[in-house]
Amino acid sequence: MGQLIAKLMGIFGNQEHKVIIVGLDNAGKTTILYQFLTNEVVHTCPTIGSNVEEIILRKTHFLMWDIGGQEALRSTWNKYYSKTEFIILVIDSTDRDRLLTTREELYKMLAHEALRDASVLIFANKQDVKDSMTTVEISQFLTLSAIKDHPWHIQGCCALTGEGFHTLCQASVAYS
Ligand code: G3D
Ligand code: MG
Repeated sequence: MGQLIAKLMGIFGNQEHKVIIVGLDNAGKTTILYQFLTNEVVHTCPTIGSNVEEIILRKTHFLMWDIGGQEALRSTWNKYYSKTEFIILVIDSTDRDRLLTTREELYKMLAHEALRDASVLIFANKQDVKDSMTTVEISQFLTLSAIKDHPWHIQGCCALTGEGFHTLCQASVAYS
């Protein structure tokens, strides 16, 4: 596991921290968040429209919303960006058709002044599905190696089983 994940897990302390979780609808954001926080699979509801969910764990605020296809609402997201330490981008690795949209949204976020200091953790979710894109394919499509101004890390996972999070969850326990 990279230093970036160690840093993410290290934030659960006494200070306020902010993590935003974004991805297209159906990517698995809600499932990941609950898997990540509780290590249990929970039932999820689709995130509706511009709905921003906020989940607070100790002093870390997780803000979660769907990206893409909501141009009109984009300006309202900016207020959620400030002081963000981590962007967790969740990708449905089976959704080849919309990876371009994800790519566009990623680069828009990275160009945003308020996210200048944010690190990026990308979850290539749904690795359990046959023929899902690999992390290598996704990295290449998103040209991650070209991102020099933000620390980033890509991790394959399956939110249903927690595959890919075990190390994260163990790290979380170690830090608690
Ligand atoms: P979102 O919050 O990003 O919109 P959700 O996405 O967490 O609501 O997940 C969308 C659907 O994908 C859910 O299915 C969820 O169970 C499923 N899903 C999430 N992660 C995985 C995964 O790793 N593998 C597989 N196979 N499915 C996953 P439903 O059927 O409840 O809509
Ligand atoms: Mg959701």
